[in-house]
Amino acid sequence: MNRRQLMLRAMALGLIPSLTGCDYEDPQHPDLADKFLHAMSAWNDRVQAALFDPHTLAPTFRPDQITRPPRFNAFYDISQAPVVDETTYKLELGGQITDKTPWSLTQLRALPQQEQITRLVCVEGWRVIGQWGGVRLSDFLHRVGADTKCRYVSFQCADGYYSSIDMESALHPQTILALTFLGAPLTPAFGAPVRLRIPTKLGFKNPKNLVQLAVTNIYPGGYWEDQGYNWFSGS
Ligand SMILES: Nc1nc2c(c(=O)[nH]1)N[C@H]1C(S)=C(S)[C@@H](COP(=O)(O)O)O[C@H]1N2
Ligand SMILES: [Mo]
Repeated sequence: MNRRQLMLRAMALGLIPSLTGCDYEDPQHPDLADKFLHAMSAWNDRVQAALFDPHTLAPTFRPDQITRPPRFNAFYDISQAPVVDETTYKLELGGQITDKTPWSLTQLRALPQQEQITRLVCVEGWRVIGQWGGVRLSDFLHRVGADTKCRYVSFQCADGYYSSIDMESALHPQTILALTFLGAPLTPAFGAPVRLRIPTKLGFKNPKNLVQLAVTNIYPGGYWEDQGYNWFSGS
C-alpha cells in the first residue's frame, strides 16, 4: 500500500484524525480528494457516535500513577496562558437553556463535586494521568434547565479556543466542569478557573479557561475540528 492508501485505511478504522489537504492530496483532483476526506471524517463521526456506550467508563488510575509534573499543551507557549480574574468571573450560558444566569466560581464550588484520576491523550501522541475535580456536567446541565434533546454542547475559552461535544458524551458520568487539579484550584495554564474534563475524548476536546457554555442543534465545530481534526474524537 502506498502512503495515501495506508492513510485512508487508518482513517476508516478511526486510528487517526483525518487531516484534509496536506501532502496526500491528489494533485489531479484536489477538490475530489478534499471532499472525499471530509465525507470520510463525517462518516467516522457517525460510526464513533453509534459505537459510543454512555455507560462504559474511561479507565481510572491509582494516585501513584499520576504524571508529575503534568504536561501543558495549547496553541501557544505556556507563558501566554490567559489569566482570568476569579473574583469577577462568571461562566456564561447560551442557547437552549432555561436559566441563562451566569455562574460565579463560588456558585460552581457550592455544587456537589466529583474527583477522578484519568488519562488525557493528546492527538500529538503523548498522554498524561491527572487528578481533576469538579461538577458533573450532566448535573449542571439539568440544574440550569438545558434542553438535553439538543445535539451539541459548545464551549468558548478566554484565549479564543473553542470546541464542542455531542450531548450523549456531555451527559456521560465522567464528563465534568473541572475546578481543581490534584485537589487545588486550577492554575491559568491548566485551565483556570473552569475547564472541561472529558476522559472519553482526546485532549483537544478538553477546552480550558472556559468563558461560555451553550446548548445547540447548530454544529459548532472547534478550533482544531475546523482545521480537519475528527470532530467526535472519542470512544
Ligand atoms: N483554551 C484552550 N483549551 C485547550 C487547548 C488550547 O489551546 N486552549 N488545547 C487543547 C489540547 S490540544 C490539549 S492536548 C489539552 C492539554 O491540556 P493540558 O495543558 O492540561 O495538558 O488542552 C486542550 N484545551
Ligand atoms: Mo492536544
